[in-house]
Amino acid sequence: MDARYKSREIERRSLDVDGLKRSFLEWLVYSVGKDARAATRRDWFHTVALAVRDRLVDRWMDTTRTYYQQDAKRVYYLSLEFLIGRLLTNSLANLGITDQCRQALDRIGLNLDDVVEAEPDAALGNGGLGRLAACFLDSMASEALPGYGYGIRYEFGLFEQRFEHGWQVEYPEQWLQFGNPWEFPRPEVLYPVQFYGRVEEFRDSVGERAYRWVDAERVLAMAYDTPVVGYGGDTINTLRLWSARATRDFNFGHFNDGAYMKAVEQKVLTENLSRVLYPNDATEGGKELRLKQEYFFTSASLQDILRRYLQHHSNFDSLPDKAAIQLNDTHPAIGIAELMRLLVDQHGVTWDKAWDITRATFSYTNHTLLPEALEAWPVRMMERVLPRHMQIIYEINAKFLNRSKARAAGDNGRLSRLSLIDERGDRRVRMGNLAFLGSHKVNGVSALHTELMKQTVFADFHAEFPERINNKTNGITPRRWLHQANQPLAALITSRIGNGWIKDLSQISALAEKADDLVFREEFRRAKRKNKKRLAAYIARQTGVDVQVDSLFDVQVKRMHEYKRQLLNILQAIALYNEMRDNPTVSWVPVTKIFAGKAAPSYHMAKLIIKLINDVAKVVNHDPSVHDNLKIVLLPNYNVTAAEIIMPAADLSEQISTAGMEASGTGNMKLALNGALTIGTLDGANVEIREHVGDDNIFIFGLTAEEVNDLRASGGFNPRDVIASNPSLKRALDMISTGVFSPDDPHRYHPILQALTDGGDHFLVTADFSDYCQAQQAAMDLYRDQEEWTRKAILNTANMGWFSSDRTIMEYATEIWDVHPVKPEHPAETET
Ligand code: B1H
Repeated sequence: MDARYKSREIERRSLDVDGLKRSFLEWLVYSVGKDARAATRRDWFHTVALAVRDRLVDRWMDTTRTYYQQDAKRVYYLSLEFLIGRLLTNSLANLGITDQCRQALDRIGLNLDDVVEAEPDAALGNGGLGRLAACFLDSMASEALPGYGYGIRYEFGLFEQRFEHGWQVEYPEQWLQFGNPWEFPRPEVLYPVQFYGRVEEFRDSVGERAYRWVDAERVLAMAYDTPVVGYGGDTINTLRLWSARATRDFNFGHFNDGAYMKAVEQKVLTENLSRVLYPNDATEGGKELRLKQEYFFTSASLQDILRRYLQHHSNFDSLPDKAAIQLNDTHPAIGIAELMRLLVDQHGVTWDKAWDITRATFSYTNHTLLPEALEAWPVRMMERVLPRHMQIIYEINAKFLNRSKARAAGDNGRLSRLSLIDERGDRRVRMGNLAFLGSHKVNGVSALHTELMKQTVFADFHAEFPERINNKTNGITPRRWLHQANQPLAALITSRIGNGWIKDLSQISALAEKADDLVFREEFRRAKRKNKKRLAAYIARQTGVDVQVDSLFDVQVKRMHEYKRQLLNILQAIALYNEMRDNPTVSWVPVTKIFAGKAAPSYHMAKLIIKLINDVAKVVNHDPSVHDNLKIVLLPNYNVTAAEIIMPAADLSEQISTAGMEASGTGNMKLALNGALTIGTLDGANVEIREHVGDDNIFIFGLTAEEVNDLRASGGFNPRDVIASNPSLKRALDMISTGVFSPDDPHRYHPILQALTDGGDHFLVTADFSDYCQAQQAAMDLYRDQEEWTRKAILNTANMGWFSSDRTIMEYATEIWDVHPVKPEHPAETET
């Protein structure tokens, strides 16, 4: 080989400062096409990302080749959402070259932190469900599991949120506008996906009844691959996202008719399929385009999985030994019918065999019990869009209901609840029931949620299949959420217990004995203070509000939803504001209430609550009589990058959902790991956080899930009585209703007050108010004693090791997938 090429090749892999610097300068000129004087921050980001990408490609291919050569069992995580955030810091840290990169940039006169800031967030998700998928990708790669993510390459991620006069306004999010250096387009990896048309019956070669789907419209799914770097950089897995492409023949059909403009128009319409992420966290819209998105990426993924399997196998008998497919909620549940179709219609497998294979291959995670989030597609729509799948679903249903115990017992009520078809009103396909029936394992995402699944939505299925439901409590990746986001604390921890915790978070328990060490406490506080300063600067930049760094940072960051009860929080803030004004001579603990979160664009109540928080903030923040002891901020455009600044800086973590309604929560874990104390209800994973950090180190309040259930069932709950008997609540509500916070429109908040009174207060805000205020008081009292507070904060961090997504993913791997770590072989490295 030509020596110049050889040296360039080595340089591409070189991990030292000089090699990186030379790569940067070369990439800037030859790939970005700029010289150093003209380069913008964004040019430098692309330069650095491309040079870093060079350093992972060999190991990526080694990983893929090893899986192939060993014919390893793979797990496929099918998810309509991957909320990834930025990748540069993550790639550098997982490759272990952050310092080298910083120095290399230094020598060019650049600052790594500035370069990092130029990367847009990949916001291909709404909230917890999408972020969980991203944490799982990180954990699968870090645990050397052969794991693939499959999803959609949305051109527009979750909308950008701005506040105009305090109201949420949505803007398109254009993360791909300047190109995406992390992805590899694979124009040759292309699968056809069909819609509409009709089903034709015919006799196959042996005279059996068979079906084909004809006269359908065709769309192509094109792959884009993103490498997923595991910690240490040994395993580099693949996230494969599909993009819609119009077929050529489709266009030429019209072109030959002379209708060229129409053909191009049609192409744009077809490609709308992967244009935009639906922004309705936990609510289902019933939109045809959404169903098409679900089928589009599921079908392409299954075709790809079968193609990979067939490279080593000539029949499908061992598919379940080579592939585990995890359904991230019901969004890809149509995959059950699609795999049946592919096996039966396209590959000639018999129905019963195909059904056994399907069930042994799929498993399903349920993420919510909220009735409005349980997907149920109208039969009439399904018949039109996916006619063959509708038939297959009927067939699965008929066979199941015929054999079920309910039929044997003559229990028609149970039978109709087990049915895949909801026959009440317009007939609908219950995707949860389909996912349950077509899977060998079904899991919830926290202990409480899993119990409630058994008692509520899946009670009848649980009786039928008592072994199927299992729990997999969520987790978070310690790489992004501690090592990367909270460098002051990460460095402190490493200085005391070494860096083994990054890979094995259970080691962080060694910090518990440092909780009584005064020097360690002081350093822990110093790290927190540094993070709070950074957040204070961010708040000032984003909102113009100055907050006191030494105030109690009280944080509620998550999607805006009535069940998450941001309303309860802001009502308590109003009550506290009144107390401060009434008692100006008391020495108050200064409090900064920090909110952030997006509302679904069509969720009017959630948007009204945003406006209320902004209105209250305006009044409180400008009132000199509280002497800056209370500040309220609502940060715009909450996303992964904002979370990385907020989580490390929090003192108090608000996890205050109506008990029984938050399936797990994962922000609760990020905050506690970063040393925030939780104020929360016994809901979702809060229950398990309490068990781990200890009852003395968490502020639990409010009704339990059981009490909520009983109270609602009794019908005896009257919010008006509660309001009447609580003067501070009554005063807060009166202020809202008389326009104290909305003098320009005194009736603005009528719908909120209505929901809390005549509406019956479904989310039990009034019922939990007084207990919540007491817990808040206890938190403020404790905060005065900085030594005690810090001790408890340290115990939170120390006891959160179990909530690593590495633990979660290994539970999935052993108990659901039967997938094992595979260490990639790296021949290239021994060569040079
Ligand atoms: C969760 C969703 C969700 N549960 C529908 N369900 C969506 C449902 O666009 N849609 O149609 C989008 C999202 N998201 C969350 O999952 C739970 O509310 C959290 O409690 C949980 O921590 C998270 C991860 O399991």
